[in-house]
Amino acid sequence: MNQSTEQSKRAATLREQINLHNQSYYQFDDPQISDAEYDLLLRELQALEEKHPELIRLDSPTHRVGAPPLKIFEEVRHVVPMLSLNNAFSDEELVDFGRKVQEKMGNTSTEYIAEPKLDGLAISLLYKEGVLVQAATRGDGKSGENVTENIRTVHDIPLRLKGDFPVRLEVRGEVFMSKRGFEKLNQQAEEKGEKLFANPRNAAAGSLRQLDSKITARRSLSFYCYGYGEFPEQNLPENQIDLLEKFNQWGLPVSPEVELVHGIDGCIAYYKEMENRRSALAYEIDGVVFKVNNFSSQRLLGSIARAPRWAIARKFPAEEAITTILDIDVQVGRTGAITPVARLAPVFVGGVTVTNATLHNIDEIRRKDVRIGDKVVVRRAGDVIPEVARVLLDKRAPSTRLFNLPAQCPICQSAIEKTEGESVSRCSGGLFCSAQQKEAIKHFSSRKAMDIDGLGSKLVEQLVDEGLIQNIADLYNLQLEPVMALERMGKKSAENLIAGLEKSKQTTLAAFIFALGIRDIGEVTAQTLANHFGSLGAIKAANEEALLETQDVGPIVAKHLITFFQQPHNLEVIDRLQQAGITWDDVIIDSTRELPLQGKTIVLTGTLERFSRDQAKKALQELGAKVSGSVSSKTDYLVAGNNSGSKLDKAAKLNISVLDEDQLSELLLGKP
Ligand code: D41
Repeated sequence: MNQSTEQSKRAATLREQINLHNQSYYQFDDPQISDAEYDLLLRELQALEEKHPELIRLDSPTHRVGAPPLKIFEEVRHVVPMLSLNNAFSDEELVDFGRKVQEKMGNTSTEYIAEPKLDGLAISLLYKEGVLVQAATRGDGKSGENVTENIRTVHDIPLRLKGDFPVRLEVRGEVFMSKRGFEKLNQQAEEKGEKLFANPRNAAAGSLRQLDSKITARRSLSFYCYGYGEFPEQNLPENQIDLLEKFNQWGLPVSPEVELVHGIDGCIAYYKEMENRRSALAYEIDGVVFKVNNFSSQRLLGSIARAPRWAIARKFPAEEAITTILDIDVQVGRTGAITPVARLAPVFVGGVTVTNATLHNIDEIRRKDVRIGDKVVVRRAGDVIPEVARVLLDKRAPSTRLFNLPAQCPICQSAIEKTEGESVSRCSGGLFCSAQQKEAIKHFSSRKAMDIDGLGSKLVEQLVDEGLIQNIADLYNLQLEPVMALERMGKKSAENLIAGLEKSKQTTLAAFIFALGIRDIGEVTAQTLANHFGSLGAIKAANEEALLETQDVGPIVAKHLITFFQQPHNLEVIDRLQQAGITWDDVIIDSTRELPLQGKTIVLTGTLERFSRDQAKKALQELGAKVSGSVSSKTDYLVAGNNSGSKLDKAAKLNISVLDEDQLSELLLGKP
């Protein structure tokens, strides 16, 4: 064999090996060799290609690490224009869109493709004979920038297609950065004292618009495709969903969240579901996109003003908005924790009008350099409490004022104290502080604690302010008449409260422990304690050593428990609660046998038909399982209901057993 065929063979082998290692590393998170060994292979291929440029292939993995920097990006004209998307900001606007589709189509229920609206940037990829030859940004839709070198560094994007693809093919999709990739990038920027990116979208755009593709190569960008540009007419399937299936076969990534839905009702249901799942997704989305599935229907509907009439983006309410901090107050929590709260000029964000936002603690205020009078970005994501995300420093007026924590609790005037090493300051007033009284009672009556119907937080405040109650035990002494006499209270509401109190008396040990509001004892730890000790008496009597034997209990939690049960005041309150008739069945613990699901970690995903998530979680915990929110190598089972998404994929990759709802029932009934 002559030298040049030998080298060409070696290059081919190296390409294949590197591609396989890339796949293990980037797709399966499961590297097969060390970074150093990988570098050796890559450098050998780079050296070969440098010496023998005729060996360079357009799909060589050496392109993944970046090319020499460009001076400027060339312009690329889009032969098939890249359309834009119309937006719907409410269900009504979505219904309106559906009505127009229906009018034109005349038939009954239209099929739509539903998919998340990724918050990244749109690009167009050109494949010739299956090899990626050009990538361009959307630009103004008619022409964009040539970002081929940068796109070659994105590992989700195949440099060569698999299978039976058309000779010339233009694929369109979104390049985006995962939430984790974004956090990592900003962390590195912070360490180097560089400017931070405001959000993953900007980070993705900034990374893709680097003239030096070696920089792009170091950013973790991802890609999903959703459409086509140039595409041979005769190869086009009937429906959008079939096209996505083809993309998949050719090795092009398609979002696993894509679903076929029926009619606008189906679209609305999908929107609601994604709204709930949004925060659990690995990447930011700013809405969902619906497209008429059938291509001939799409053609019939056509486009106006460069946006198709067959597609619409249903946008989520913006999660960030700009407003002014009018003042800063402090709030006193259940355990005395002092939380500074920004009073804001009212602003519409995350679908509601917000007037307060948490500033977390004084260290956060200093870190973000927040001052009274500042213009700030307020964030409200899902059901999370609105927070001040950052200050617009370039808009700061000279009149802004620094905020300092008061020395005394604004409610009870006790001293505010800060433990060294902790960022939280606390009111030292304990249960003499009426703010702490109120919060403790609200917590006690909340759904996952004693679940007292008819006792909302406004009523708790009224009851304390009017001197009818001071602590949780006083609740069960409440009489109808004084409650009825409260302002804005009628006979009916008062009766509801008394009935709610009566009903709450039958509870579980775990709920009762949780309801007591012992510091750092959340719902899960309360359940663990109940399972482990079986009775309140046993928990009260446990010393540090015994407590530390419990799963999830460390020295700090153990100390909080011991301190709590040492205080005569607390013991008296518990006594009074039991006197009032609060009962539960002790948990039977058979010391010779562990709980059936002890030590098992289970994740729930999708919607179950026979249980709510909370019910399933509770039932599993009672059998000793730990119920976690995300799939990892520590997960024993994934319980997947309807419309399960990315967790299912992850479980498959990690080889984790997946149970359906029937199998969950069997597990709960103790069948193998
Ligand atoms: O996820 C997205 N951002 C997304 C954007 C998507 N899932 N689908 C899209 N579909 C289109 C059409 C219907 C025009 C093919 C889009 C976009 N366009 C789009 N992205 C930026 C401008 C337009």
